[in-house]
Amino acid sequence: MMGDVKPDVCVVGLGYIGLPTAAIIARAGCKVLGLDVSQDVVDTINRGEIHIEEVDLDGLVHGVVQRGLLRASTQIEPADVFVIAVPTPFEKDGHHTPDISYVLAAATQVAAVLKAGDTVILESTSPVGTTEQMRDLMAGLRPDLKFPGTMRETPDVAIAYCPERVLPGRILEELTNNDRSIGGITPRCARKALAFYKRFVRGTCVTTDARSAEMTKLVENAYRDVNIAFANELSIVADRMGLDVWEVIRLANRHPRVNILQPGPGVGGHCIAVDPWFIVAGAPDETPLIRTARNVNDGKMHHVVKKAAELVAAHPHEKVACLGLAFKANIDDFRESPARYVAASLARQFGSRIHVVEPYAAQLPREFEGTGAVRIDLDSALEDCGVLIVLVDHDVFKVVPLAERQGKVVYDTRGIWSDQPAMPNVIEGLRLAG
Ligand code: SAJ
Repeated sequence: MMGDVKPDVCVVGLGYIGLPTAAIIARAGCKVLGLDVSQDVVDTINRGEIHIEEVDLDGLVHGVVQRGLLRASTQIEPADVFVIAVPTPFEKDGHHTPDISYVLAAATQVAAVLKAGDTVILESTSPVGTTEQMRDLMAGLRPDLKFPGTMRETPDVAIAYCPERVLPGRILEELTNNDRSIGGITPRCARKALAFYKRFVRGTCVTTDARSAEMTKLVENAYRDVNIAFANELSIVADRMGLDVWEVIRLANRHPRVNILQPGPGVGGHCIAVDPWFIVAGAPDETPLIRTARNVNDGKMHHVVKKAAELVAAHPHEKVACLGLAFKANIDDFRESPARYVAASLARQFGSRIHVVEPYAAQLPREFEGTGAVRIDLDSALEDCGVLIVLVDHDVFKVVPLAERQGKVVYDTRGIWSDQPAMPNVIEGLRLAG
């Protein structure tokens, strides 16, 4: 696609979801314009390079840029389909209130170039009602066009909500193969959006209304959060009772209708720790369980800090290795990471005794500056450190043989070393209980 060729599709926001989505649509043969507020991001993509880490994404982006199917810009242009994939963070009010200002800003940009026959699709995780709000905003900006759900006449444009549900590390595969919920403001809008997704999604696309699709996305992540909270609460109970929580879960999961998730140092990332609050914000008096699950998972992080600090204090002559900073296994994403929080808290308390092992990070995050904590590799940690605190279940940690851990004091918050011998007289339950 040369610079002056009209794009078929415009993807607004080129982050973890927007860029892979733009690339996959381009691979299907559409001419795609990717829009981002950052000139750096735009320049990187136009060179055929990428600014985020995701399996196989570099080759895909390079290919579609070279073939002229994907181009990035900071300026919106007319297109037939607009896909909005911008962040929806919290307001800075400290009350977990959803901030949809980026969505509304994107809709404002889209409204400026919208024409009859276009389809606008919101993909960002959003509170229920956001798609209608977006429609109202655009309708106000473009009184010359007929918008769906506001009048009896056939509308000029279609508007839908279609959340993604991809897992970081498997984004390209899941973008193509996962089923999708396609929620139209009206059934006609859903059908138009469905025709678009059919071009590049192999999974089943199920149509519904926009509000149900918005809620579905939030519910999926809240469901997982509640279930992880159960596992995390169980780990603290097991700890108190001197039981091995991993053993209890393994045994309970042999029941044909029980499937307990894994405890850990808390829940991280930009989705599961955030989205449940969007449901709470929409129905504050009806969500005691969802709210409590969030608090249990955040509380687990503080529990781990406390236990780890007790352990480090009880072994004043040992060097301590914190294994992992990422928010989950085998990725280089440190956003909202409980492991990072725990390691940084220990660094602030114990300074140069703390050694951090994170093969996915080039350097320690900023909050470690001035603490005295250092970054070392796994081999050095296994040689030099007498205390090992497992915070992330990276594969490279899982395969450390028992012989290299023997005799060390271990706090395994992820349950990756079930063969680790108990340390007598350390702190009760600390060997295995998360
Ligand atoms: N975790 C546990 N125990 C478990 C499973 C996860 O402690 O048994 C922790 C992880 O270590 C991590 C956090 O939960 O800190 C979240 O990890 P995750 O792998 O469960 O999910 P995410 O945040 O990478 O991606 C989720 C996915 N949602 C669901 O599985 C319902 C993904 O499909 C969504 O697309 C994504 O959120 C999103 O973008 O919303």
